[in-house]
Amino acid sequence: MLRQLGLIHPIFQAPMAGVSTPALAAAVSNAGGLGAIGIGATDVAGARQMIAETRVATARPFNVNVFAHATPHRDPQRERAWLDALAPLFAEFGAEPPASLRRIYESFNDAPALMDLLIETRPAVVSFHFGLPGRAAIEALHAAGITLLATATNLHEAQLIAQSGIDGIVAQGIEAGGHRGIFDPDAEDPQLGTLALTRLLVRETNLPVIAAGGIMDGAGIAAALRLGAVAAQLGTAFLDCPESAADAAYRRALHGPGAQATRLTSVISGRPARALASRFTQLEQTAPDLCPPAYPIAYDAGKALHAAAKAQGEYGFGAYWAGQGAPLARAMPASRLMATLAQELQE
Ligand code: FMN
Repeated sequence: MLRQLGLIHPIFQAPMAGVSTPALAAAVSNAGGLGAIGIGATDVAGARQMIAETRVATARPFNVNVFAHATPHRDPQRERAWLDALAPLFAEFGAEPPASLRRIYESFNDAPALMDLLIETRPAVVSFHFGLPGRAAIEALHAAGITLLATATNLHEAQLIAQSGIDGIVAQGIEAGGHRGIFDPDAEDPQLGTLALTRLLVRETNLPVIAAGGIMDGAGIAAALRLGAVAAQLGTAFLDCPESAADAAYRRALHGPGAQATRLTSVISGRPARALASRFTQLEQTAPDLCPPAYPIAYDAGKALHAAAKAQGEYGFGAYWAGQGAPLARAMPASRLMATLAQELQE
């Protein structure tokens, strides 16, 4: 797969919606890895612009990542209860929760215009998170010459990916920062670590496996390759590059106490995701019976709460996604980080 894509290094920069920028993706691709942009939380016009900006900055292949979650079920009672539960927190910042919640973005499977954009712009790679596209979409994207990847967090999801005709599997371990790519958030989650999951998928499927989760340096990439992965996908390692869109508070948190104890929580967005420990992730411990609405409906409330808190100088409600390797994140330009990773991989 690496040779086919013309990659020099077995290093994929993770797509990170809202954080990975065209500049970051281009720097990684120009350095011989696979850069990525995440358009899962962007509308079609924004996605078109991101793809165009990446193209201007690199002639090399890059990955465009979309979300393929099931259409969220609306549950007005649950949404009301969630807003009521969050109301005291809003009140602390002199604000009120929104009157109602919105489905802030569409699944790829509900957005035909996004599909048209991908066919038109033909990025070298398209990857799917939270589920799979339909067969017709896979066939059309393949016919356009696009290599397809999808995230699996367990063997069952990997088997569905293999059956779908997709070309490679991103094996996302429990250590990973950001949202778990689980297809059905209500199904039991075996919470496999990157090491066990990667090995399992290498053994049990015939597709190239890309290991993701907690990999921060050349030693981690070497370990993934030793397990049989064709490449490693790193997200948190790139968070503190100047090219990432992480704001100053996010970067401060990345180097603060919350990085020592990242937490998996559904309270921020409605789907399990790993974040730096914060006042927001604490809710999971202090109020374990809370039941957020479906993703991304709950995220509308989470973003509103962050905005209200931030306006009063409280940064503890940001969606500061990061993996267990957070304390190992290095602040340096992406081209230098790529050179460092490649060097470490040789050692
Ligand atoms: N994965 C996706 O497929 N799409 C995304 O939009 C996405 N957003 C993320 C945002 C952040 C800030 C982070 C840290 C991860 C995100 N992920 C996303 C997960 C990554 O693809 C990958 O699984 C993860 O970064 C690997 O673990 P690591 O962060 O420990 O390297």
